[in-house]
Amino acid sequence: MSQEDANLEARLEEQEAFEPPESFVEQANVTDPGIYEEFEENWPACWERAADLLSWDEEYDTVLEDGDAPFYEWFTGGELNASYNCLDRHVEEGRGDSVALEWEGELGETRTYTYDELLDEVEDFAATLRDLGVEEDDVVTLYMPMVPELPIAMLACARIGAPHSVVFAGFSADALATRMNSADSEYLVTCDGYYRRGDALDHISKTNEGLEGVEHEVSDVVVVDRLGDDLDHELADNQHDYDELVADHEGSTVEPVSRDAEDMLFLMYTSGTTGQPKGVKHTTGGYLAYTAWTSRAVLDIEADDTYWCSADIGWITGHSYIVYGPLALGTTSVMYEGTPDYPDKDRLWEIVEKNEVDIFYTAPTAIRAFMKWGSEYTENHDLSSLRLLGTVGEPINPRAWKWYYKHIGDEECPIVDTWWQTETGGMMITTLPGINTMKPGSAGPPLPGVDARVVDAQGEEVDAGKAGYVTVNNPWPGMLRTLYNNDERFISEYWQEYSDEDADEWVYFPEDGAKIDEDGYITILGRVDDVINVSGHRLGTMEIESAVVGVEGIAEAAVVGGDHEVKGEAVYVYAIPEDGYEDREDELEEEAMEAVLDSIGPIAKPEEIIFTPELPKTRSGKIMRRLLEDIASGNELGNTSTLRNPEVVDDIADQVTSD
Ligand code: 6R9
Repeated sequence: MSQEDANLEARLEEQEAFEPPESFVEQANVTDPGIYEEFEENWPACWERAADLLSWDEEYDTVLEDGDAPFYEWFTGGELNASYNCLDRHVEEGRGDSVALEWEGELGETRTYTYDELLDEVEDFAATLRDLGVEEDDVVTLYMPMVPELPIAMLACARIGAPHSVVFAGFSADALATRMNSADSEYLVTCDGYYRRGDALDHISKTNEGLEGVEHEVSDVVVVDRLGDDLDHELADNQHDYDELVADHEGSTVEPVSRDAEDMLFLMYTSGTTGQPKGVKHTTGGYLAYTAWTSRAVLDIEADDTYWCSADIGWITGHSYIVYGPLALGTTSVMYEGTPDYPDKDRLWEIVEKNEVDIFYTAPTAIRAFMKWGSEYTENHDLSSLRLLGTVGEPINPRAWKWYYKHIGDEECPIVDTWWQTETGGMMITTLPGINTMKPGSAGPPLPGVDARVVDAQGEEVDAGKAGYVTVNNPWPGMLRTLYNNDERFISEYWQEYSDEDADEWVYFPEDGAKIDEDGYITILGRVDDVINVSGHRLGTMEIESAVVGVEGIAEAAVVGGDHEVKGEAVYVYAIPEDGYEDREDELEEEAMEAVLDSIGPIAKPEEIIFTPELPKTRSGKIMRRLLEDIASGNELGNTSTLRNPEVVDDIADQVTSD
């Protein structure tokens, strides 16, 4: 490192607040600090600003209907179609030749779709789905990797009013079956396979295995051929080749179906406290308005930008900020199929340079990996097209924030650290990049119109600097409407904790811990339920535990998240072998790994499985997860005197450190 670099690092190290660069502010979409007050004074009418970004077939009568809270409704009486808003209207405005989707395949091939072309593809596939018998309100499951046919299928579903349920391609066969069963989904779009670091991965066998676990009849399965000759496979009677079907429908015109603002746009399953994943329901009007609004205000997206979110569409971030928000604004959305280190560790920067990306949105876990790889991978690329950077998915540590700011943004791009959830539909807590000072490590204030607070167990706001829990004390358009077919769980998961039902005061509880500072900036500390966050992906410890205890020879297990340098958190399993299995730990370990991969997928792969004759328990018999987390993270262990069996702690800790 040169002296100059060293000085720069030292200066950055100490700096705790950063002002948005002048050059950015001059052109930003939102620059008037008065917006916070304006939204507060005009709430909920302020949300018309979001609805105004869309084209409505029928104007709405009411912005917010709160008569049956917390089953809130937004823009009631309004009608619209999401695919029309993401495609047709841009074409009608004469922007059909602008690029909608720029797809980068892992092996270096690219596919570019203008708005005209994307609309054609979507209409052809919408006609195909209809022909197969898909009707309005039928849930179509999309179990697909990052191929262009995924956003095409989502928009085709939206066009005919069939909600989609995207299942992340990295999830297991079991996970597919659980989700199709829960949503009674009779149609599936999948893929023969995909490439990872140059290898062809078989996806269709996993799909078929999953289909065996579906309890109802599946009418049709459409299979995208991504691998060509790299994978031989046969299609069953109800399985069709995507290209062949679509070829029969080429040039179709499919009128977008007018959907009620409150009609379901999609379902997205996410992990919760219990073993069963939750089907989060998002609607057409509120969700689309909210993602368009936040894309404009926070990501500063404009129609002529090239914008890239490196998430996978299988998660909410990809839904909201690769597909719906950016396309509603008519921008160019980049989509990358593969991994950041293939063929080399500068792949992402090569894509930024080549496409002259203006705005880049990624996860802290990726940034920590780039940091570890070193800045030489960024230095030989021209990243000067970048104007704004964003992060999402987990807390970002100030060191990673500063690395991102300096090495990717060249100290000229604001960073938005955006806190939100599958359930919130879009961003909730973040700075507005044209207005607010940035404080590395702190997401920022709640967005205008969002009443997020940090409270204690009684719901009282905590003093600056004290830890508490995040709550959201008024509704917002992008919020989930319920959990699919489970209104009861919707209430108990999100509203019970802090609401006063008798007074009809409803408070949303996202189950995150946080601190707030004197300026109202919120620092998210992480989940306070049994959910862990591995590389920005939400995993339920209970789901993993139930997979592990399903292994013959394992009596009991506890799964916790331990700190991990790159992944943020990693999965640690503590397991007790049954009598007679004590000397077969290697076998049990292998089977437990296998069980986790089978029931969830490779993202949940345990970092370590630790066998122990006992788990540390409180006197009332509760497993001390906090202690297990500390052991996994290598933290100093606090007071263990409340334990029924304090001696097991040293045994376990010895095992973890000696590995
Ligand atoms: C969008 C998304 C939600 C959970 C959330 C929180 C964590 C997300 C964050 C963040 C700190 C941020 N999270 N963004 N923590 N800073 N900027 O990630 O949705 O997969 O549902 O996860 O992720 O713990 O509760 P989802």
